[in-house]
Amino acid sequence: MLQKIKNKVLSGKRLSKEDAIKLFETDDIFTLGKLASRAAKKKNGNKAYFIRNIHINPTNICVNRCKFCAFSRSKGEAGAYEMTIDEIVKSLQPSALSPRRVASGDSPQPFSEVHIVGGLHPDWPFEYYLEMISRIKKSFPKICIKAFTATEIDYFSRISGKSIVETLTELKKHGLDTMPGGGAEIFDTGVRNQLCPEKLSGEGWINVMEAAHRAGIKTNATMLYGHVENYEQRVDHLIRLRKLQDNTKGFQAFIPLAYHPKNTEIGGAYSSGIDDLKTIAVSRLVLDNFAHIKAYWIMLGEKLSQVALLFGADDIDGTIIDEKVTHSAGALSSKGLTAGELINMIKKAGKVPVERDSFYRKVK
Ligand code: V47
Repeated sequence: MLQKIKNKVLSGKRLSKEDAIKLFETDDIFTLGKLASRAAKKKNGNKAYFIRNIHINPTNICVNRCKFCAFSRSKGEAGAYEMTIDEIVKSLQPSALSPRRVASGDSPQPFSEVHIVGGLHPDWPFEYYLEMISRIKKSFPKICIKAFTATEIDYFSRISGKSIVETLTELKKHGLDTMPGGGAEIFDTGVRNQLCPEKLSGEGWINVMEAAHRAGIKTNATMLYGHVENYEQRVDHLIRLRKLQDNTKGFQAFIPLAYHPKNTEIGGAYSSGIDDLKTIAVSRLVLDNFAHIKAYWIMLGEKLSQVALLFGADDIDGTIIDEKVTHSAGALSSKGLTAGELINMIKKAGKVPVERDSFYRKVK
């Protein structure tokens, strides 16, 4: 059944929407995996990337209350928190590492990247974020700052009265290096209205990313799957990303995000391992203009991420340290891993571990 698609992939032809839907529908997971693995090898050989990074979520207070999000709180609600800039800077110091990490050799300066995303705070002005970025940059000039989803950028633009381009340019001037791919969810309007009616639209997300790329900011892209969407809506999402990438070449990696149902308003079930592997593989095959597909171990779990490296992924993200968004929604993985543990995971999958920086340059 997959022969026609297989021939297309082998002759380097681009897959259509119909091809991609067929790939999602197939039960022939091994043929799909082999094809995706071949495509991944063509781009990245036998390498699998990881990074020494840390996630910081400055606040969980959010004016949007997306129905799939278990992390956000309203102002004044139990569990709501805010970090001061001093606390943020302090959490990046090597002394903030847990004894287990220090014992494993992840010291003294362990991070090459800080990944910052948070709620849309009702009171913080844009200047707070600018100061946050510049204070981090001043204290840790070697750490790459990957911060703020397209949704946050749109919010900053609205609270500051600046255009999207001005907002991005200011952030870049203050030390923003790259942007993560969150907030994309599923672009389809019907799905978005069910999941997150208050959020920036799919078109809005694409427009912010296009502006970021044109301003010289590389970004990632994500897709949240396994909730209420169907295969056609996933494929539509992938094809819209592929189209933007054709125009800007500004995306570095694509990360499929497996929906976690605990403590969320929409509830439901965890995605299946088969669906996770299929989604990695189809993404690799459809996004022929993306250099990297990331198997985010926090969401897939340590074991399935290893298998995902044989199904088209070439990156497993990083050390993370203390993940909060997915763990609020029932993640079954650890909250962080050491570089040694990541290297071991990759080697045991038969791949060559490569420590990278935020731009996929090899770290010695
Ligand atoms: O934007 C929220 C998603 C994203 C849930 O760019 C959920 O390198 C699953 O974007 N179940 C944040 N997912 C994470 C993210 C990310 C992670 C790692 C690497 C990169 C990168 C980006 O998590 C949110 C949202 O799409 N999310 N709630 C949930 N219940």
